[in-house]
Amino acid sequence: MKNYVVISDLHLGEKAHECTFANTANISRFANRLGEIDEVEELILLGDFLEMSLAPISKVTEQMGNFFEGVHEKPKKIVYVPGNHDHHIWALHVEQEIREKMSAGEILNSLPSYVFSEFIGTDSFISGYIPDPSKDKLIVKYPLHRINLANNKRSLLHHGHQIYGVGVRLLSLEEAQKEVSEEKQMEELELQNIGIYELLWFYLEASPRMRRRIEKDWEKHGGFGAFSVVAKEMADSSIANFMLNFGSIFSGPEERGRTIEENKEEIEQYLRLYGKPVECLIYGHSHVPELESAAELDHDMSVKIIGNTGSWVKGKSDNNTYIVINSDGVELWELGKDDKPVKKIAW
Ligand SMILES: [Mn+2]
Repeated sequence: MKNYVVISDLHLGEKAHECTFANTANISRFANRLGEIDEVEELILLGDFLEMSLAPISKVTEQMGNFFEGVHEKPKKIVYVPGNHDHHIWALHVEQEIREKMSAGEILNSLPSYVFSEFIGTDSFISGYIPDPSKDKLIVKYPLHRINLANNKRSLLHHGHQIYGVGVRLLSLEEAQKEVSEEKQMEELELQNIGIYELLWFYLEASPRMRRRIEKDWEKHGGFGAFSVVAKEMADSSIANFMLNFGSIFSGPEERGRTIEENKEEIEQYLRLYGKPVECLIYGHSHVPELESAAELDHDMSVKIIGNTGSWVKGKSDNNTYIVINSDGVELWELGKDDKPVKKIAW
């Protein structure tokens, strides 16, 4: 039987919260587990695979190499859908097109599309971190991935930063639907928010000194409160005022820890924006491993099954969880408890 294994929120390189896969023994444990699964059609890395903001790039790249070295053999394909903490990987992919056109002296009519491209095998520069025989297995795409099973069950997979809007979105799902044709709404959602993804999760911490200060206060104050604290400490600089306002705008409820139940209305909005019917939605981002049938949620959902992949870093909920999709249904598993799934919902 074909199995699709989904993991998210590895945050490779992050120091503040202990990353499971910073330890190569844990990479081997996970690789062994993949080895036990019948046919791994795809291993799907559903965003926040890399920590591109609160981690030194040396750690990020070292741990990415170790991870791919450990897990590349079993899956037929490795599908990587970046999230908010590794959004810059996606920007680097898309902007290659701008670079090529500009070096040829062309007049650019528009920016390249920031959604729905795919970079396969060595077309993705990160295939450089995968051992040679498996480079062709890699597919990097954004903002979502679909699985269509032979039994006609369809799953939609997205990291979740565009679903859980608090402190992540500059503009809302509703705004993305205004004055835009249906097929352009996903692109609009991305373009309205790309500034915040790139600023918060890459450029704001580009200075190692700034990164260390934000990282320290992130631990103490959580989430975006850290930006306010850093700004207060640097009150003489003009950027401080900007950051102070910025921190207060974005110090709403923390993303991490939010449940499917708490976000069911935004989930439904996102599915409406996506527009095509699916039976299952899988995402991560909030680090809470869950698997729910829409019927249990007491909410009129257009999907049957909703799953959150959890995370591979220590935090409020310490979990090393993965979701398996196959023709029987959807399962939530935890590494180390390998006898049976934590929960299973049949199609
Ligand atoms: Mn995230």
